[in-house]
Amino acid sequence: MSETMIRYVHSERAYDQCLNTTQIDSWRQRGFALVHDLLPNALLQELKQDAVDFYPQPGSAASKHFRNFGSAQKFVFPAESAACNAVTLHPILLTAVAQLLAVEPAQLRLTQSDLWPKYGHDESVDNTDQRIHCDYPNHSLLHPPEWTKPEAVEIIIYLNDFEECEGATAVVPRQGQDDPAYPWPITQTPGVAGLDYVNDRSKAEAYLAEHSPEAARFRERHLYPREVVAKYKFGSVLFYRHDTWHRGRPVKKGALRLVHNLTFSKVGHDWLNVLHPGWSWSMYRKDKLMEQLVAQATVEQRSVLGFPLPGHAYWTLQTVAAVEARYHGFGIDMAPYRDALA
Ligand SMILES: O=C(O)CCC(=O)C(=O)O
Ligand SMILES: [Fe+2]
Repeated sequence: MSETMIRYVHSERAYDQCLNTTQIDSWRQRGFALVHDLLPNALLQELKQDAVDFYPQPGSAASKHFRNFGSAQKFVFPAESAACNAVTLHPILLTAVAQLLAVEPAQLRLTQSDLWPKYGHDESVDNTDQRIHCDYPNHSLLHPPEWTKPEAVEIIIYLNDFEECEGATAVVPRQGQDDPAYPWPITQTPGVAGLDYVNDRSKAEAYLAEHSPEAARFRERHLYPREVVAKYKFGSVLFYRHDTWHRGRPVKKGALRLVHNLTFSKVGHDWLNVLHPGWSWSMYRKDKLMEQLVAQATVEQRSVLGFPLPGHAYWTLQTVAAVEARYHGFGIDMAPYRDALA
């Protein structure tokens, strides 16, 4: 593991307050908050450099392979990029998310972390101009709970300036409980309740016009006219929700927009799935990166990956010793778990 990872992951500083009341209220009431200057600039520069080094240049033949979501596992947590892991578990980010959900950071669970490219290809692809949607269908087995009881926070961290790439995410701010754009349940969207999943806006709306004309009319009348764009700059963080109407919009031709996508859920919400292979899946990798990350992480960060907190019924003198045996070589300090038994 690089020194960098240890430097960023193992932070002793306490972050009581990262978001202000206006930002928290915006997320809770309107469904999103765009926050600038939250995370350390140098770390984000390092992350961007890792991404730029990996993704093909815009306009190159190789870039044509990146037409849709994801990094082909390259930046999925735990990533080879130390900066990517450090951002994922950054105490400031955890604190901000915990503030939004009104829980302790240790009550959060990481359920998504990947860094996606979005190219301004010459020809339009399915992901270029997205249909308005909510993200819950491919994160949850259920349906988001009532608006006042959110169970997850979704995050997009932008690694460019808007002027350079355009392609600002659009959101529909919710205006109170009678907002006609936010009827219950959320089924008037492709990929839900028997409707096919269609990503592209014009294809999706044509599909709905044929198969669910009422949904198509609702969307045309209440969603698209109400969208506002999140004018991001380098490092801006968009916090939104599983039940926020939003969509990706076209990136400027010839540009490459890089974003880190993350989701945190509240502990105990088993119906909210991890989008990637489980965090243990990489433990047989030769780089032993995940073992090092676990060993170097704080108690709180480990908890976000599913490690039981000190005092949890899992911990006995025997299990503390056994887990220590597994991670000892990577420098884990089991004192907090052992001390809690005393
Ligand atoms: O890329 C964006 O701006 C938003 C993407 C999005 O909402 C999605 O893919 O679900
Ligand atoms: Fe989305």
